[in-house]
Amino acid sequence: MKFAWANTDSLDKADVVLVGVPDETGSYARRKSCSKAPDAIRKVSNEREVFERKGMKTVALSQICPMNKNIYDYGNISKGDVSKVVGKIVGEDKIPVTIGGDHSITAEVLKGIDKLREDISIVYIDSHPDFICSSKEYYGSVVCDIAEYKNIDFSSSIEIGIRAPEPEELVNVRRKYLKTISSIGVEAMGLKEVVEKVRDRVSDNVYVSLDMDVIDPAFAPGVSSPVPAGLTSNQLLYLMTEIAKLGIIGFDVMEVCPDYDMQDMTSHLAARIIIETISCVK
Ligand SMILES: [Mn+2]
Repeated sequence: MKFAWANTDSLDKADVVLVGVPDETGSYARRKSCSKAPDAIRKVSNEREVFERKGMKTVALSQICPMNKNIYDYGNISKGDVSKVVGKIVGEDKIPVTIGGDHSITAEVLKGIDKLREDISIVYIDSHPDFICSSKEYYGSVVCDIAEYKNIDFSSSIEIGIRAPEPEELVNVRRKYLKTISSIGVEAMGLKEVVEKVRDRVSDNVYVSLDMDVIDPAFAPGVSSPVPAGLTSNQLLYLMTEIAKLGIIGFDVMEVCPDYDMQDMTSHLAARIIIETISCVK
């Protein structure tokens, strides 16, 4: 089953390419099942966002930006193929949208992009910094793993929504001069100022990585590592779409955990965030 908003069968004609990576080998979480997320998100998008009338199917429109992209659903690929497939997509000036799977997949995505773009800014939206360096190549070390790549520029990168760091991570954040805004910081500062801070900091090559656990578990209970008191659905939607309007080279949506979801609400929210963000990409 394809993502409800996939509207072209031609990879050549696509502006945006969706790639599912049903893999959770990089997760140490007690909660399993994020490998089921790509198909769960596709399925719920077809169940909740498609209207059928007199045999005609229509798909719900995006609310913030007009939906005028050609979207191709590449289907699912293995984690080992991610850097190659994403590299090919970016090499053709298309926008890759990767659906995990656990967050370590982001390091594979960026391995593919790192060969093609310079001065890449990362906007990392997550309740955890994912900046462990004492253990590598898992979902908690993503930011440390990508620090070794040639073209990732930490001086223009930012983490948003952080609220559950380990002591080691705070040391690493300071050592790399990585800017962070906590989830309560987002609330106190206000969304417009957060977007200003992002705009002032990032380069022309912005990649956005979204861990769905940045959202308050009240809105997104189906994640691997929930942390209470996070962003609301609308706060995240605003941030994702405003950052997309600045121009981004790709984004991902990670860590949805369908077995712990309630009434598919986390998968449904992920599907909505994906289409709203795609619609707003400059
Ligand atoms: Mn994460």
